[in-house]
Amino acid sequence: AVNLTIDGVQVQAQAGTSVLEAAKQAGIKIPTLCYLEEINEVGACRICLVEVQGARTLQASCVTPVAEGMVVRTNTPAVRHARKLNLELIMSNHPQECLSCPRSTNCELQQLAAELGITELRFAGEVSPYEPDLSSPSLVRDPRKCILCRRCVSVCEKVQQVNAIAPQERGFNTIVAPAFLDPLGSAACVNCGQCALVCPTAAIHEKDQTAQVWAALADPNKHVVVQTAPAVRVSIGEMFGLEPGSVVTGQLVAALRRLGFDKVFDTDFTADLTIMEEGSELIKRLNQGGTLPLITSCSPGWIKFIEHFYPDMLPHLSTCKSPQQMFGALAKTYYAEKAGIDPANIFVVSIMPCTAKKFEAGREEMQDSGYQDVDVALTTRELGKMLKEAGIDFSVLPEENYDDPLGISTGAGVIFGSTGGVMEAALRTAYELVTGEALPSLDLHEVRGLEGVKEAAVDLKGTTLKVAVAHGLGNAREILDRVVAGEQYHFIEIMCCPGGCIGGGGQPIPTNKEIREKRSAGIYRADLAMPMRKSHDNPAVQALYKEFLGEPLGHKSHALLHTSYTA
Ligand code: HC1
Repeated sequence: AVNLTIDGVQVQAQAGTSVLEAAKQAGIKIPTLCYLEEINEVGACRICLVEVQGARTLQASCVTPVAEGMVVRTNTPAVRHARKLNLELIMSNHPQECLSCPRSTNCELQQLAAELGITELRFAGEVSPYEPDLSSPSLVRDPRKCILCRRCVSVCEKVQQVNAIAPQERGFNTIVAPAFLDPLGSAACVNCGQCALVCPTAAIHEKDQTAQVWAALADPNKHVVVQTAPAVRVSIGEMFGLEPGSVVTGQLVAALRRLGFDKVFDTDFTADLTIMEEGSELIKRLNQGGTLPLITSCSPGWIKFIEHFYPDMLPHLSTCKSPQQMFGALAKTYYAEKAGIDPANIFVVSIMPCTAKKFEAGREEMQDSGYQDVDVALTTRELGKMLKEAGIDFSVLPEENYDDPLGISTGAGVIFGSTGGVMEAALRTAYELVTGEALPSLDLHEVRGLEGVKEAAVDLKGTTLKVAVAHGLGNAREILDRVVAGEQYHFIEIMCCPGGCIGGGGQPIPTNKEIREKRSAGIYRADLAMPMRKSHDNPAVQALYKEFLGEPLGHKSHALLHTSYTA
């Protein structure tokens, strides 16, 4: 360990620790802007400056390692003056649009200006020459609001290993954009929105589709139904001051009803259905021969990633559509028929923790009902904004139940929201289908948790099923490379975002490791609280097969619930 002094306090830190981290461990907060722990430690913004005794200039604490005997001061007149000046310079070319900015009240630049006591704009300078890029179905880039912190670039390069954006041009014209300044909509961007999640300002944010939903809700000719993704119930509360991971399923249902949705349904229902279809697909491939390992297909960012970067491996993908899309296809067929409503008048809204779901809903394959199956996919953040606009106070809402029949689900559907959950849900069912016996324990701890790649061997009484789970596309690459190198697996779950959907690009900001852990814990608590925890026990799914689909992988399932992919 290394001994140093920070603001007169004796501090011990591991060699290699930054001064910023050492100060944090000692309870001393140094302001930051570009810094993102373990992802973007580049010293670009010069906000975290400190005085180091003996050094000729102020040092950026995020990139200065601790040293034996170091004497650091974080709060001197020179430090405060320099930080403030650097912030004023960053603000000098930032559009003064705070009142109408989508990140207003949740902007790190705004927050920092308040914390550092900026009360006037001394240097109103020229603003960036670039126009907003609206070409992506999921994300809007507004380079005028970019402070060139590089967080988005680092997360895209290091965590997702997609490299869709990078700094281009030089000097004042520097812009974070795809190569050749191509529009994002035509770049190899997978729409995951991890960039939007880490952007300190509104330089990258989701494409706001709330106006379309307000319009549908106000249209007396539309029957507007909503589905909620598993991961939204453990995060939406954060937008109303609740602890991350608070399970607010019942309040979420009540809130959506008050917004005016005609029916409040649950994506967990079609998550259970996905298990029936995908589990059957796995067993079929195991028994009759078929491409193995089978890889899950519910995460649309992951689908776009494999289409761009590993097209040779597309036959490994399950042909199952995602639960969001299965829901849309059934809402405009099965449900329309049952409720006696013309599907032309049904408007399907999804509330998703995800920006890529907007892209998925618009894919041309996703019209098997005869209409666009899902009309609009909103992020958790967009729903939070709608609820605030409607004056719905989450903290005083009663708990209400989902509507029948597309609102009935099991704990297996809930755990889809966290990494490892699809695998665990599938194994709860596959084990029983193959062995004819119930799993000894429904909790498969080997596939839980935030470790990047997880593996397990499950004994199906005679056959050992080798499975793996990856979340975050960097980890997806690692596992695909293992498969290419000849490693044998039967079944792999891949989710695009770190942590799975609980860490999706549409979730409340901030989303960091600690918050992901809390949301994930919420998911497993919600599972435990469900009266049924295995997808095949879902009575509404059983009724759906009996009344409408026939059997898993049957003719109707094939037409409505399965798809193919584009290299
Ligand atoms: Fe997901 Fe899924 S779990 S992809 O993460 O399979 O977004 O939550 O809705 O479709 O069910 C997201 C979450 C979600 C789908 C399901």
